Amino acid sequence: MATSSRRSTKSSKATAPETVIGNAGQLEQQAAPGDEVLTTAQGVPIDTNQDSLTAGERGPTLLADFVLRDKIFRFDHERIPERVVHARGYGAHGTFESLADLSDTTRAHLFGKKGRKVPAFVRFSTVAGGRGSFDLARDVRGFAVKLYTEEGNWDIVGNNIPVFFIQDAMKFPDLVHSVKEEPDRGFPQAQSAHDNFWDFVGHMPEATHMTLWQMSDRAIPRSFRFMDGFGVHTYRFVNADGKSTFVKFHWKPAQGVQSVIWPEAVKINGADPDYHRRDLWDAINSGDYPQWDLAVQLFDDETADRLPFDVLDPTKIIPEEDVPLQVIGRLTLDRVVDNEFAEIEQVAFCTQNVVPGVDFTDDPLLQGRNFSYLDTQLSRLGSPNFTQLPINAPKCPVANFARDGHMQTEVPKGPVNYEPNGYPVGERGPRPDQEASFHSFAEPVEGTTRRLRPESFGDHYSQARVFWISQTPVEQQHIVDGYVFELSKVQKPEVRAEVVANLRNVDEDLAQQIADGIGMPLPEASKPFMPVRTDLPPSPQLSILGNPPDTFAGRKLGIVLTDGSDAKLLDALQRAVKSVKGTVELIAPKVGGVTLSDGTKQPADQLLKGAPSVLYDAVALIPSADGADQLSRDPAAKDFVNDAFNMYKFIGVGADSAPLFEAVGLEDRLDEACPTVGTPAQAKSFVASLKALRFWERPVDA
Ligand code: HDD
Repeated sequence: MATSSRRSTKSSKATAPETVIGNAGQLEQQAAPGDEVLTTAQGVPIDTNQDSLTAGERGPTLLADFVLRDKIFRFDHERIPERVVHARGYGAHGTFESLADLSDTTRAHLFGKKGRKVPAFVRFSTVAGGRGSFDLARDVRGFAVKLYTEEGNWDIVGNNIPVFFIQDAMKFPDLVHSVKEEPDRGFPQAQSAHDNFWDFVGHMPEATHMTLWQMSDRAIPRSFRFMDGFGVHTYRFVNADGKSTFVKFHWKPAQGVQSVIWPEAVKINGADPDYHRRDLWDAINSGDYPQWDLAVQLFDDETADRLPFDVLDPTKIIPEEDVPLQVIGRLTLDRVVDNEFAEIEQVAFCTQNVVPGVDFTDDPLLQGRNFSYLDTQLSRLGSPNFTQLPINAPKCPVANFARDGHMQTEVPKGPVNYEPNGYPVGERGPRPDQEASFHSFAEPVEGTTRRLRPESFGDHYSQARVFWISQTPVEQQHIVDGYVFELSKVQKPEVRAEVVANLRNVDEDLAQQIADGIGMPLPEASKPFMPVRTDLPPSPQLSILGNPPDTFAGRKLGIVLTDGSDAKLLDALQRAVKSVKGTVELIAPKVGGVTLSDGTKQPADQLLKGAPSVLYDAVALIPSADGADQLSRDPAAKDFVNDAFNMYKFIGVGADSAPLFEAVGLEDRLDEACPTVGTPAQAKSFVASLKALRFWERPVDA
C-alpha cells in the first residue's frame, strides 16, 4: 500500500508518537516528523487507526465507514493458495558467477567468459508439509535457483536428492496424493510415515531407489546451507553450431554436507520449528554467506549409450566415478529478503525457464514438469502477469505483444499489439532476432505414438543397491532405523510386507534388519522386472560421512553458564570458536544472564528451558560449583546433557560440573569427545576437536 515516496508529515508540531488519544485509554501514535502519513489504499489520509465510525458513543457501526471497510477488505484477502507441493520454504538473494569459459559447449552468454556474474534467488523447501509445517520433517528438500541472466531467467528447479520417485509425470498427482495427509482424516502432516505413502511406493518398484535416499540422512539436513542440490534430469547444453552435450547439474556446498539424526530432528521440530529458515537468516545477516559450486557432468551420446542406465530415466544417477564433476560456477547467498511474502511466497520457478544454450531432453518427467510449473503459477498467483512481480521479473529487456490480463502493471504505448504490421521501424514493435535467440535443439524424432514405459527404464533395484553399499555402517544403520520408524507408523501389515519385499532385491541384509526391527517375518522377495546387478561397484561420493567437511565453520557451540562461571574460560572458548569461523550461543537459567567469576554481568542468548542441546552442533557446560549443583536438580539441564551425549555430540565438560554429570549417570561414561574444559588451553584444544562434528564411536545404548 504505502511506499516510501508517499507523503510524509511536515508539521514540526506533530503529536508525539506515544500520545494517548483514545477515549478509553487506547494508545495511538500520531505521525511525527519523518513518519509517512497513514492512508487508505486509495491514498486518503486517515485520522485514527483505532476506532470504527459509529452513530453515537455506543451505537452501530456505519456503512459509511470506508476506512474500516478498506482495511478489513485488504486483510481478508491477504492469503493466496499455498504451493500444492513444496509449500513450506525459505529463500535468499545472491549472485552467481561463472568460473569457466564453456563457449565450446553452450552458447549461454553466462558461460561465454569466466567471471560473468548475474543476480540469483534461491528457495529451499520441504515437499509434503503445508506452509506452516515444521522445518525438520523427514523429507526431500527443494533447491530451486533462479538466475536473472542477460538472456532471460534461467530456473534450475532441483532437489537435494539426485533421483526422483517416479519416471513419468503421469504418476506425479498420485505420488503427491499418497504422501500428503490422508484425505479422510487430514493427517499426518508433513511426513511420509503413513499407510498411503508406503502403499503407493510399495506398488511402484521404480520408487525404491529414491526411498533409500529419503530414509537416509539426506532427508534430515542440518541446515539448508549444508545440502547438495541436484538438477536431477539430464539436460542439454547446445553450442553455437547447434551441437548438443548432455549435462547434469550439481550444487556442492562449500560448507560441506551435514545432517542431523532422527531423534534430534523430532526434538528440534518442537524446540524450533523454524530451525532451517532461522539458520539461513542468521548466517547471512552475520556475514557468513553460504556458497555452492555449480558442477556439471558433461557427456555425449556415445557415453550415454555406454552407460548401464538410460540417461532419460530420472530415477537414476550417473556415478561421479563414471562421469566426473566439473565446476563451472559459484553461487553466493548474501542478502536476506525484505519481505517474505513478496519474495519467497511469490517467487515462481518454472522448469521451462531456460536460456539460449540450455535445452531439455525427452525425460518424460521433465516434459510433464514443463507444463505443470507454468500452470500452477496461475492458480497460486492469480494472473499470467505474475512475471511482472519484482521477484519474477527478468532483469533484461522484455518485449512482446502479450497484453492485458488481471493485474497488468505495465502500460504499453502505441496502437500496435500484433504483427506482422505495416508500421515503420521504431513504432512497429519488437521483432525476432535469429542471432541472439533461443533455438530449440534440432532433435531427429521418429516412432509410433504410444503409451508405454521404455524397457531401458526397467532396472529398479541395481542403483538402489549401489547407494546402499556406498554408505558407511553408521549411515546404513540410520537407513534401517528410518525404514523401521516409518513402517512402524504404517498400520496395514501387507503394506509393510510389500516394501520389505522390494527391498530384498536391493540387499538381503537390509531387508532382514528392517523386518527384525519391525518384528515381522521376512516376506518373499518381489519379482524384479530385470535381474539385479550385483557387479556394480560402490560410489564413495554418495556417502555423507565418508566425505566429511572437517571443519566447524558455520556451526554453533552452545555454552551453558551459571552465576560464577569462569570469565577467562568463557572468553577463551568464544575466541577459539571465532577463530574456526563458528558461532557461539550463551545459555543460562535466566535469559537476563549471569554474573561471571570476575563480577561482570553477562547477558544470555537463550533461556536453558528454551534451548535444548539438539539446537547445537556441540555444547560446553562451564557452571560454577554452586551452579552445577543447581543444574543437577534442573530437568532441562539434565535433558540438555543426556541429549548431547546420546546424539554423539562433543561436550566440553567444565571443571566444576561433576554434580550435573553424576545426576544423569554419565560420570563414568565420558569419552574422548567429552574432555574437561577447565583452562583456556583446554578450551582451545576442545574447539579444535569439534571439526569432527560427531563422535560416532560412542556406544550410546551401552
Ligand atoms: Fe516439482 C514445485 C522440484 C517433479 C510439479 N518442485 C517444486 C519445487 C521444487 C520442485 C524445488 C518448489 C519450487 C519453489 O520453491 O517454488 N519437482 C522438483 C523436482 C522434481 C519435481 C526436483 C523431479 C525431478 N514437480 C515434479 C513433477 C511435477 C511437479 C513431475 C508435475 C508433473 N512442482 C510441481 C508443481 C510445483 C512444484 C505443482 C508446486 C509449486 C510450484 O510448482 O511452483 O508445479
